[in-house]
Amino acid sequence: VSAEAALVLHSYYRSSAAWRVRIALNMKGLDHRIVTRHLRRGEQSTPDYLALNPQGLVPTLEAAGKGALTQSLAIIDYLDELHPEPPLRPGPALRRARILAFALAIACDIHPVQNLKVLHRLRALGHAEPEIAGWAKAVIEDGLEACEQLIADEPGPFCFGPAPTLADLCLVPQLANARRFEVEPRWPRLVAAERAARALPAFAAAAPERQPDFEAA
Ligand SMILES: N[C@@H](CCC(=O)N[C@@H](CS)C(=O)NCC(=O)O)C(=O)O
Repeated sequence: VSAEAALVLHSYYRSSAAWRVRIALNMKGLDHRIVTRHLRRGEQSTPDYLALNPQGLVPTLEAAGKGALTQSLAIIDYLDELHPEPPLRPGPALRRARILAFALAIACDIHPVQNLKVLHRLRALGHAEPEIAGWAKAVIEDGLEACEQLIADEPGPFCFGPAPTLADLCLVPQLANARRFEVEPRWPRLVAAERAARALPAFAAAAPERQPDFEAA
């Protein structure tokens, strides 16, 4: 991770959306610098950061001379177009769409409700912790059950075949999130894909415990 890098990623060690982008940067072998934003200290809501990312979420990618880009899947898509090897959504149109559907099932339908902003809002509305946790768990369980079915006919070892794709970039952080919410992943295909992915250096280097801002729980 270079001090002179043309790519700057605003990240938080535990953010699953930032984690996806960290994996993509590593897979593509792109030199980059990480700026950490401590979410529980509100560093995503400072005026300087909101000027980069009006949503006040990580990740944001700054590319020298090109401004800031938000939303992890848009960032990954951009990196994949500029640096096509290894392809993160390989294959013909239907296969590419299936990989994207799996990724979106996680990024749009499972992950958002474990967001700090959402959990804070539920607390502010007076919901008790067990109620909030139970809801998060139910969303994760239903969502991952569906993900398991989406790849039931895929041979593996990764979600979509012999190499990791965007689907694996979304799956690995989401399974970590599941465990944080006390859902022990019981889906054999998902767990096998996670094991295969985590054995790769690009995934290992992107893990929360390898980040400069890592905090033991
Ligand atoms: N859809 C967005 C989600 C980004 C997101 O939810 N980021 C979380 C961390 S994983 C965040 O910054 N939360 C801060 C907050 O809720 O205040 C993406 O994929 O980039």
